[in-house]
Amino acid sequence: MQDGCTPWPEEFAERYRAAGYWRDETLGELLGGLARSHPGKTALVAGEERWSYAELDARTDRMAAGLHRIGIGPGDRVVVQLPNIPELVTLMFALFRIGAQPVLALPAHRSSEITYFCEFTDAVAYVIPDVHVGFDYRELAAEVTARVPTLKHVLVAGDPGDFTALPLDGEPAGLPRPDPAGVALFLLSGGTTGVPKLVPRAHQEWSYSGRAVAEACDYGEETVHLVSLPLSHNWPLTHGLLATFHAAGTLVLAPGPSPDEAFPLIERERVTETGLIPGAALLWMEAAEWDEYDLSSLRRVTIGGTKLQPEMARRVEPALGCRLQQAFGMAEGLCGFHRWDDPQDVVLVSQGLPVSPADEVRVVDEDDNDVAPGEVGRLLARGPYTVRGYYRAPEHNAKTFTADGFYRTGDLVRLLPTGHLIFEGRVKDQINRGAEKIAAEEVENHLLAHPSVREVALVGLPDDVLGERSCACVVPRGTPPTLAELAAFLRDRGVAAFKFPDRLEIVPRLPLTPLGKVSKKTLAGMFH
Ligand code: J2J
Repeated sequence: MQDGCTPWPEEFAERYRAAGYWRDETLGELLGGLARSHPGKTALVAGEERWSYAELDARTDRMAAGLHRIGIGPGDRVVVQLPNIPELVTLMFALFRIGAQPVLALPAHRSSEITYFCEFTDAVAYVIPDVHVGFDYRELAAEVTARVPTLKHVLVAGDPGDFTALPLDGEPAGLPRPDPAGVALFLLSGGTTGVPKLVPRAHQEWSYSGRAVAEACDYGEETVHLVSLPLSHNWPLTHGLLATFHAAGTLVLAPGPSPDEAFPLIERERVTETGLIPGAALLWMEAAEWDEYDLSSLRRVTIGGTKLQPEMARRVEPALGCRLQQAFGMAEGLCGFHRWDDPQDVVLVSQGLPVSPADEVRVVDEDDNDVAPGEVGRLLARGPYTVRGYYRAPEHNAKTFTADGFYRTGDLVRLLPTGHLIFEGRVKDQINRGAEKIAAEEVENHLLAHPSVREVALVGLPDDVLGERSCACVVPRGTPPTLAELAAFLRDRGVAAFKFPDRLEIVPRLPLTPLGKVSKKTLAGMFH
């Protein structure tokens, strides 16, 4: 493990290797193996492209060599901000192959977030599309490169303008072999603090998370998985890309989750599996009533990222004509999925069962004592694919991980006797807006810079479609700001739009808890 990352203690690493969870294989080698065992099988369908495992592997090799040729090498960080296009897959595996490390940003991120990721990781390259959903990423790149001296390359999928075009090409001979125990990539944590946290995921443990999901979901070569959420999130990456590849199935990329984009692909590609957040599932269920597309290939839809209410869960199977599965998980590791033979009542009310037999979960009170079986408490997680620390964050790690290595998820859950987990809420200061996670403190810090904001608390309010939406409770300085002014202010500061408050409430003061902290519970109750 490199500097700034927390390794697993040797006794755990040995145990995970001995049990076969961790293999002596990099993610680049995983793809190489598939190209040998299933050369002609379709690996990836996206837009007009349809690549077999052999073709994806060859493209990956050439891109790896091209990246290496321009000086990107082992341990270099590359901030990747691509939508669901095939180049995202080739680029990730090309970087894995040469031991360079993608830092996966979302297309929605703007200069504030991207500059931070580049600076914090000393990134040498930044990869963008040319224009996506009406936004010119080359302008963003010009702004970021002017601020970050370590950035040597901006690579563009599409018209490069003043930058360098992807794909790069080269002769794939003599490339270095990365360490399977080393960091493969950095995922973004949902975050609870002023700045986003990065989760370092190692080749062997992250690869295992995908294999464990493939086993829990009984994926096989016949699996055709449609990803319509942004692929750079951990959930579509592990449940979509990694699990599907481990099973030598086919991954289909949709630009977005709307029925217009997804249904034609389901019909054309005979999609069998897909993951959806509850809000998108609602749209699918409505559209399926009158849409003509043939969705009969769907074997199962998986819903997660934010809580699926049991009343809605009940409607999924009849509306979409396939099985429902729920998914619960986090970029830090632990994830749970239902199994095919789980009883219906368990599938409706719980969010899944951890995927690995070696996952350790504890449900504790605020003093870290185990609660009685079946009671609600704080979820702690440890295991062969749950990280032991965030990147370059020793102080935060000391608070977020227990002395014996459990990750404090910040989630409130209770466990059924079967081990299935029911999500009951959060203790972390985070808003889950349609599965996009917002760290309240990060947005509050930006808003505090507004001249009309004296104090602010960002709280989550329940929402039928998104699960939660955000409400800024502002104690004004002078004339109170408007919601539109605050949005414009955040846009100017280069903050991603999903973090803009949905609602504004002007308050004379922020209510406090007996300990003198702002009581977000009281605020949420006031504006419910
Ligand atoms: C309620 N809250 C949920 C659910 C995640 C699989 C599935 C999801 C993610 C993910 C993931 C929830 N009901 N079904 O990485 O592998 C909330 C919890 C959790 C946080 C993590 C995966 N599923 N959540 O959503 O890193 O609060 O990962 O701690 O984006 O989402 O968010 P994230």
